[in-house]
Amino acid sequence: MTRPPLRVGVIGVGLMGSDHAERIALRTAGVLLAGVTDPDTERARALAERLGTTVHDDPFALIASPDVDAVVVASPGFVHEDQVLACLEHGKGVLCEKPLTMDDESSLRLVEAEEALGRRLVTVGFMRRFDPEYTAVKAALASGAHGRLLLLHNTHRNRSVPNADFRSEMIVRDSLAHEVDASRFLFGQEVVEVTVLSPAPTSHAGAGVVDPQVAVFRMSGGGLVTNEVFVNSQVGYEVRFEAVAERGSLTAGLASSGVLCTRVTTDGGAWGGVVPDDYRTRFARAYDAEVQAWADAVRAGTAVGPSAWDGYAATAVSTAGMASLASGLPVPVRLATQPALYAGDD
Ligand code: ISE
Repeated sequence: MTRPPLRVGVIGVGLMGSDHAERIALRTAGVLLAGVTDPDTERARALAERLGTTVHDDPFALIASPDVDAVVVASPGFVHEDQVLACLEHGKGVLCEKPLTMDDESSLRLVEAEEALGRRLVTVGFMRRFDPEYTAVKAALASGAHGRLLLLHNTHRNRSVPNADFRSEMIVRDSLAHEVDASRFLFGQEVVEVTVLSPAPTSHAGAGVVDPQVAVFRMSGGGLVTNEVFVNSQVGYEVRFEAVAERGSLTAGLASSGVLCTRVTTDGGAWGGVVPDDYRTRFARAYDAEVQAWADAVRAGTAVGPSAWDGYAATAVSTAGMASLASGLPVPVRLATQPALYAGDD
């Protein structure tokens, strides 16, 4: 017997939420876009009309709706806790964009709520785990051919971010969070200490904003990660890494979307190819794979991808990272004991 389609509601239809809504309506098998909601009702109405779905008055009405089986939370991070909690209360699978919440205490509350339920319903939108290059490097490392992973060098650049209301901490919490998760994924270890260094900032950053930033992670197995995050690079979206193992190094992100970005300048782009505009282009394959895998898992009554625990571990590093950004000193990351529900997750 064929299963009925999964009816998915999307909360928040800004850049990421509208991208997901379109993906669900047009490019994901076995799902239906069952509704959208956004504080900007005009934006929600226009999208709903274009994609042929309904608008819900508020996120909690959408979550509670009998016509919605599962939810994508793409609202700002500061409202995630209540929305994810409501999904858990209604027993609905939820794909929550990062960050899971704004700090480690609130993320841990979600871990505890899910643990009390006794089954995984939360997937956190760290899409890089679904990117073919990241998974290829992970598999190559797991094969043992290269020995232990020793070092990881991450580069993460955005063309620009809106200057109004932008704060340096947002680089740690909203951007570096991806490197936190990618490092945990590739090493298979926790980040135990974080240091955020503040070089002289670019003149393109807003007043008082430290951009770029350099962060160093110590991993629980003794490995080190260096991270450059530069959100006003003026060029485009560059995300790449080099993983240095005992026998050989593995690089990802140079040939994303089939282009080579060997030399990158503002005067006419890049030698050898084009720099992607933003994450929706660079990680389009990853987002498609993430949403498909999530929908398939929810339909099958299972869970896939980064868990609430992964979301919590990332916010714990971000919380420590924001303290380090303020002090310039290394800050230890202390995690709660991992509940059995998450044991054996990748
Ligand atoms: C944004 O929220 C994302 O998640 C992007 O992947 C990241 O590159 C960007 O810096 C963040 O602001």
